[in-house]
Amino acid sequence: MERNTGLIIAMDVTRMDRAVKIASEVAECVDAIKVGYPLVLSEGLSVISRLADYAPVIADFKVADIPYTDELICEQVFKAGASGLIVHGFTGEDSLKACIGVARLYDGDIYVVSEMSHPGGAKYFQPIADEIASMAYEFGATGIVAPATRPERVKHLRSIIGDSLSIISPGVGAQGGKASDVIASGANWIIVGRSIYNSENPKETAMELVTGIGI
Ligand code: U5P
Repeated sequence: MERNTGLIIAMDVTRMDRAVKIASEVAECVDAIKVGYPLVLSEGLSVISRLADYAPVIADFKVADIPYTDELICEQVFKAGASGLIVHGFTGEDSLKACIGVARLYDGDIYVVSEMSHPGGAKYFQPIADEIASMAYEFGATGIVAPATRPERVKHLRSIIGDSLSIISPGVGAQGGKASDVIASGANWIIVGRSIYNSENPKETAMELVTGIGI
């Protein structure tokens, strides 16, 4: 993914027409559109190719299965036109390798969740976050997902993965994180959903966020 603005929109609306409208409004402010279960379960996998007309699409399916099933899932996602896919790492090395193997066939990106951004995300993730981040580095993932709600953790995880992997970071706005803090802590992109798509003027809000990122 090319880093022009540092902003990824999380498109967690449940209607295709609304998603397309917002995508067309914010396209020039975002480097990617993240879609997840809310939109895909509601409108089908074809949302990926539809939104890819506006910006590269990252599918946030937090893939977490046995290697064989992971491969089948990854194939569907990349075949549908996604440029990137978010997967879990706690399922182990073999599962992660399976996802990365399929992504390579499609020239796609794999981002591994290292620690989740919500309050409950710290308890079980923090004890294993370092190992997950190291594994992401070792097996050649594109990057990790780290919490904008805990910039100090982003800084710590950056020290583990070095500069070659990307950090994409959700939790700015509705979850309380601040764009400038998390970028200063080492994130390459912030992921923002509600603050943008629930805004009266999504484009203006996206532009303000881009200013806060300050690339
Ligand atoms: N997301 C998080 N935290 C994580 C991993 C993923 O918030 O640790 C996702 C959410 O599922 C949502 C987006 O799609 O990032 C954040 O949206 P919002 O809180 O800005 O509305």
